[in-house]
Amino acid sequence: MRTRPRVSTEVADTLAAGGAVVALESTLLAHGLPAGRNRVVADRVEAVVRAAGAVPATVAVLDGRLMVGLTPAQLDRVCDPDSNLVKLGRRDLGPAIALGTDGATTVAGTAAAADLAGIGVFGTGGLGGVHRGARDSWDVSADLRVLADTPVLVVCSGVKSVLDIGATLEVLETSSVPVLGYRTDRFPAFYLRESEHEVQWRVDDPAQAAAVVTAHRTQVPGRAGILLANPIPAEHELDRDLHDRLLATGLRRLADERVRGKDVTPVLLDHFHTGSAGASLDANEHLVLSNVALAAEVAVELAR
Ligand code: PSU
Ligand code: MN
Repeated sequence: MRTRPRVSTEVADTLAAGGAVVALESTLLAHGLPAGRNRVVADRVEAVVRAAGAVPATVAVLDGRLMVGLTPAQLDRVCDPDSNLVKLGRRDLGPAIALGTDGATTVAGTAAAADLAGIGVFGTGGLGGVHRGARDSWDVSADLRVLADTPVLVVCSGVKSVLDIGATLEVLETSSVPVLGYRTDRFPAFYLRESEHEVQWRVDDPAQAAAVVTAHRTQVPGRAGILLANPIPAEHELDRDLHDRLLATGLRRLADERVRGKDVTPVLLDHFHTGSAGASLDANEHLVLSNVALAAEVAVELAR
């Protein structure tokens, strides 16, 4: 029998009443943002979800328990660097639960937990994807595999330009994951509003997004998720020249320091945050807030 995740009372009650819930990941807090700032962002993210009329459900593994919906004290633990949380994809959930490990869930781990808990909408920053040079390294984020068979709507700002965006979109197509642009015809590149890649499907309001989710879930076979790509708000977009410079030096640093596996994303994020004197940090925070707000609006539409 499948063990249920530990769903907080508030989240469980809301789901039972057919209300709107938005799943949130903890890796972006524990491994994507610096200590201190991460705790501030955790509160802001939950506040934005509530302001839009939904209940936030942050996911993490604490003392070997898969938690959906965290208390402020549990968020403190997630954001405290002394907690030494492990980064957990879906494949890591079993070991972490059995061995009593504390861990932060990625998009893959969070989407899996959301699905188990009966939550269909998830807001985050960026999705993992196909890394540049994946032909040799085989580094393709498990986020893509999990989206292929987990019926959760993921609202994000595309993928970072440190990835191979074209290859990432190809894998999403192969996986039969619909990709929707939110008020855009271009796939966003995290810090930048646009990549050179187009998206085929565009929605212009939360109701349209919800209608696509409903049609996909009720009239299309398979268990694929959906990606709703929401560009970073224009006023928070990173300067393109600064972005291009940091991207070049960041890629060089990865090669020089032989960074591999699950360390790649955190090292690159830190490179951007340090090299942009915090500008990328502001960008990161604002795109997450914008995505979770949109996720909450779609969740409210779906709960109607
Ligand atoms: N992209 C970001 N910030 C992040 C991540 C991705 O801009 O914090 C995190 C997410 O949790 C995502 C994970 O699921 O990195 C992907 O890691 P990997 O590439 O190791 O699969
Ligand atoms: Mn990887």
